[in-house]
Amino acid sequence: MPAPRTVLLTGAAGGLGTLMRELLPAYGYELRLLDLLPVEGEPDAIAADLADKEALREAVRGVDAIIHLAGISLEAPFEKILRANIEGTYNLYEAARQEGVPRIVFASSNHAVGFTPRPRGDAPLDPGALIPIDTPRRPDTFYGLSKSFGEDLAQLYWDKYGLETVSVRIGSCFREPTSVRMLSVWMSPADGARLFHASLTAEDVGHTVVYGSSTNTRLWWDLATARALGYEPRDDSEPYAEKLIAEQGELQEGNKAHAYLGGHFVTDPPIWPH
Ligand code: NAI
Ligand code: 15L
Repeated sequence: MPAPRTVLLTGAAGGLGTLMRELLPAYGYELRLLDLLPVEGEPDAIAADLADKEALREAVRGVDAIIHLAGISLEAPFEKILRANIEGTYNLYEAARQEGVPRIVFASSNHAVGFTPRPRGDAPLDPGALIPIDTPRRPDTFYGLSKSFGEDLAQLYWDKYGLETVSVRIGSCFREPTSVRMLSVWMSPADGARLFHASLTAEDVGHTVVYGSSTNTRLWWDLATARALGYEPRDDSEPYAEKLIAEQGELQEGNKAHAYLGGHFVTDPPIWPH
């Protein structure tokens, strides 16, 4: 596949979309933007709902790849998740298939495997103790379930139609980590851009699933499939550790919200819209 140049960024008005609008143009991409909401400072952004199949076909026409971030990013009633994340992602894949878009980078989430027990032990963990990418899916919410669906949809569209996807099980991509759990799953925005760039340009990805994080000292999962795409993370959350642990304490044994990869999504997930 030739290196993509024009990339459709769905969810461009959101937090991650905003970070990627800042960072990805430096890699040479021309971004076409789409969101349900207006995108600040971007009058040419496409205002469309993932439910609008015609708008999606028009939006994907002629792009070299898609980064699919749009959707509900927290827990919500099943019917809302169904419409935005399950049907919406299907609508986008159908539009891409019909218009011959060769690759999608899908924003999956750690919450597709959120009920996986977090690994125990002193950081850094032995490589063998890291959660492997082929760990069974264990969604922690309807939200996580929709990401699990998205990964299966991506596999189907690769096997059946040859449409490639990199599904990125993003940890927490914010400017800074804000919790002790995030010390393990944080992806710095700069590493996020590096990982999306690798996902867009690696050869022959078929459907590849990767964890999305920085190379944190307290890492819980195996970044091998991400590194195999050419991703070389440079950041580590450790400089934030002392302050966050002083404020919040270490993760506690016996606290259910600290026991699983998905953290508090397992016990009291944040509800959309927040
Ligand atoms: P966000 O909630 O800030 O942004 C999502 C965007 O999608 C919003 O601008 C919203 O208007 C748009 N959207 C929602 N429903 C839509 C629809 N039906 N049609 C068109 N646009 C719609 O979320 P954030 O944090 O930017 O995350 C982006 C993506 O990455 C989401 O899919 C999220 O699940 C995923 N993700 C993000 C993580 C993070 O740390 N930020 C972690 C794991 C996954
Ligand atoms: C996600 O999937 C959410 O979209 C994001 O807002 C964070 O809550 C992140 O997971 C996380 O686990 O910290």
